[in-house]
Amino acid sequence: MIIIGEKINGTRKAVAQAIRERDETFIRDLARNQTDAGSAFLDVNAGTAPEREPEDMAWLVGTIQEECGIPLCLDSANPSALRAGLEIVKNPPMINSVSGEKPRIEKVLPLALEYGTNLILLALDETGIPNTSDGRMKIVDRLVRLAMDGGLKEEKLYIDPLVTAISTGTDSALITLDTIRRISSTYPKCHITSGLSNISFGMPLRHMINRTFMAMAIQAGLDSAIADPGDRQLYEVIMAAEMLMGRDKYCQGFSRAYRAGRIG
Ligand code: THG
Repeated sequence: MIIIGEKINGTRKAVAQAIRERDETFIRDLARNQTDAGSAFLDVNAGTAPEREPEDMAWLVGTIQEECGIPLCLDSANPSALRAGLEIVKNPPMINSVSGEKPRIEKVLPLALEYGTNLILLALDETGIPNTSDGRMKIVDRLVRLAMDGGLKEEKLYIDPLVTAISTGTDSALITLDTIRRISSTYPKCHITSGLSNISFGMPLRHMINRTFMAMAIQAGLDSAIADPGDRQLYEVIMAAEMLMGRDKYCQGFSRAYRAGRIG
């Protein structure tokens, strides 16, 4: 499981404050902890202030890179903020994300092609998130074709089927799971990623719902997640589900994690 650590996100109150106050220690701790907990990438979202976002993104990237060498996943809809991060990022990064919306295709996709980054493709367009896996696949098909025509290999594409709240739609999880299955069979070389926690919005016992959905999504073909690797019980479910899916030869990964005290 390719975990993209989610915690450096300016829409979270404590992170927004740390960005405002240029609190390097706070950001470096988040980077260190998520790296040690097993992230492959760290998501970096500078928040929503458009005029400050490029500067804030550059500060975040610089601060994180002083602490650890982990690859970064630059999370912004703002092409200027993405460029500010891309110009100083050291390891091959990921861009989060391009969608089927015209301005994103015109401004974000060229950045990914210019820098040859990994790229998250979102299954939404101007009309929103389609209510069916057919609708989502249509957008995904188009984005994969555009990215590959531009020279990105399938291995660099992370397709996000998108998750909507189960509290607002009885079939929310089923639509996402069906989309994951279809992406997995149509694009076996692409990665499939998702921020799964939206599923439980508005419900009690959110973490338990998130963990259950994680196991189901892994069974459907999810191989990456934007998540908190420090959530111990979530990490246990990921380790167990991957082992049960035949991705952990001789159960070595699971056993090693147990002996290291990462699970159990
Ligand atoms: N797909 C893609 N990118 C994404 C998402 C997605 N980026 C943002 C989001 N969804 C995933 N990131 C986060 C980051 C932090 C939290 C949740 C998702 C988080 N939530 C706290 C919680 O759940 O308890 C509450 C917020 C807080 O701490 O203030 O930490 O779907 N491509």
